[in-house]
Amino acid sequence: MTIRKLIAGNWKMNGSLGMLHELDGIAKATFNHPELDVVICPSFTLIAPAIVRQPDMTFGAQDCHYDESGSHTGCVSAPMLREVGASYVIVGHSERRIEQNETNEEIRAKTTTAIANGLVTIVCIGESRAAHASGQALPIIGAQLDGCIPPDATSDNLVVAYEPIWAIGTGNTPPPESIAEMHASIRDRLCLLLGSEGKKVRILYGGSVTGKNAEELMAIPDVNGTLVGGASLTAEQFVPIIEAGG
Ligand code: G2H
Repeated sequence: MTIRKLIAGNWKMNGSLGMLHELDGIAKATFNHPELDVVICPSFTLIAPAIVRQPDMTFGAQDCHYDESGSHTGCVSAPMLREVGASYVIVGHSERRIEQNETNEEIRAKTTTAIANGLVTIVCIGESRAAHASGQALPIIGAQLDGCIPPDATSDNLVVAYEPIWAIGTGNTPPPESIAEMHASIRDRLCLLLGSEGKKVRILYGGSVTGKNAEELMAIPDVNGTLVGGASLTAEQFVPIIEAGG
């Protein structure tokens, strides 16, 4: 089965109006690769200006609330993201699980609301260095999937990103055979949870993806694209990753 690859850029709390010109080179590479999906997820404040700059590109957010509206000071809802033109949202990134104490239950609620509002939802999972070292990675990933994935999600509205926390921003990626084992296990779990849809859900690898390692990473079975942090901030670094996916 051929699964269309997705290359997603997570700008995290970086970027500015002055750096949106980086989107021009990213857009050019994106349009040269119609066989891929490419999405950039900037900060909330940059989504609308980014769409104005590159209206034919696809943009997403890095979080949304599980309620559609209400008394949640400082939060942004899925309908607000749709209204401004976002098509995707990342939920459950390990930085939010750690800094905002997000639980699997909360991430599942956010995923349900995001999907109900027409956002393709990238659910992040991944184990800590300690869990990895003690051989607990597989059960932890399994529990995250069981806790975060709504039973009616489909391959059209759900993407899973496997990001081992110990690889994020370090410059180190796990060995290919370790990534293959984790992605195969995620695929099996998705099939258990979602039936035949689970076979088609895109599973991204994230954590220190660069133009140098992207091709090798995306050649690993069941790696259907990448979630890229630092290397998505400039066209110079991100375009080679798009090229590697094509
Ligand atoms: C993991 C990743 C993007 P980086 O957080 O989600 O970041 O590529 O900088 O390791």
